[in-house]
Amino acid sequence: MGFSMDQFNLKGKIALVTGAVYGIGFEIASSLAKAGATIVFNNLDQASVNKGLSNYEAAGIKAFGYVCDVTDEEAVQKMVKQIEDEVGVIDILVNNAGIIKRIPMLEMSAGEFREVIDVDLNAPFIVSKAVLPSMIKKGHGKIINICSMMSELGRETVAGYAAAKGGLKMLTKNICSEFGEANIQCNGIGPGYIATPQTAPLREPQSDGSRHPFDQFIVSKTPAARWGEPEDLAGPAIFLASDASNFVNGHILYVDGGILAYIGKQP
Ligand code: NAP
Ligand code: GCO
Repeated sequence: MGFSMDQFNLKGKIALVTGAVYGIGFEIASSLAKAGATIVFNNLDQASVNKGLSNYEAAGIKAFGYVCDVTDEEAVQKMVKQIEDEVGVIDILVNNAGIIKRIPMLEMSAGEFREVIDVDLNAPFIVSKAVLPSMIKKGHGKIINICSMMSELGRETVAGYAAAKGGLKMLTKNICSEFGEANIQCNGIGPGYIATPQTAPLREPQSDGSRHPFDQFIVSKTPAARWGEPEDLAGPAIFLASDASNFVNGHILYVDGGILAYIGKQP
C-alpha cells in the first residue's frame, strides 16, 4: 500500500491535550480538531475548563473538558476512565500542561524546584501511564510530550524547568523504547520561544516604550528573526499525531525558527 494524504487524517481519533485552555495547548488541540480528531482537555478548576469550552466553541470546535490536576495520579486515573466511558479510548495524548518559575537558583527553594518537576515531568509520566493500557489493548497510540529549548539548553533562573524538560526528553525516549513494539509512538515537540501568556513577561515593553531586552535577545538568537506563534506548532503536531509518522519514534521535533542550529549573531 503506497502513501496517501489520508495518513494525515485524524477522523475517528480521540485526542487528550492536557491544560489546553489557551496558548500552545489550545492551538495544538484546535489543529488536531481541524484534522478530524475529537478533542478532550482538562484544567485545574471548573472556571478554567469553562473558559476552555467557550474558547473552543468560539473556534467552532466541539470539545470535552474535565477538571483534573495532572500531578494527582488518582484524579488522572479517574479522569481517563471517565473519558473512556463518556468519549472513548484516547488515541492521542499531548502532555502540554506546564509551569515555569523564573527564580535565580540560589534563591529557589527545594519546594519550588519540586513543584516545577511535579507538573512538567512527573505529570507526563502519570498521564502517559494512565492512557497506555488502553492504547496497548487497542493496538496503537500516539503520545506527544511538549518539551522546550530547555530540553537542550540552560539559562539563568530556570533550573527546575530545564531539569524537568531535559527529563521529559528522556521520558519520551523511554516510552518509545518500552512501548514501540505495541505500536505506540512517543515523540516530543520542542517549541522555540513562542508568544503565549507564559512568555508575556519576557516580551513586556519597557517603561520608555522600547522592547524588553530579552525580546531583543530572542529575536537576534532566532534565525527566523521573530518569536514563534502557537500556530507554528500546528503542522508538526498533526504530523506526530497521525499515521504519517508511524515509524517516527523517540524523536524530539524542535520547532524553533532555527535557534538550536545557530551560534548567535557575530559581534
Ligand atoms: P501556559 O500558557 O502557561 O499554559 C499551560 C496550561 O497548563 C495553563 O492553562 C495552566 O493552567 C495549565 N496547568 C498548569 N498546571 C496544571 C496542572 N497541574 N494540571 C492541569 N493543568 C495545568 O503555557 P504555554 O506557553 O501555552 O505552554 C504550554 C506548554 O508548552 C508547557 O508545557 C510549556 O512549558 C511548553 N512550552 C512553552 C513555550 C513558550 O514559549 N510559550 C516554549 C516551549 C515549551 P493555568 O491557566 O491555571 O495556569
Ligand atoms: C524562559 C522561557 C522558556 C520558554 C520555552 C523555550 O524563561 O526561558 O519561558 O523556557 O518558555 O520553554 O523553549
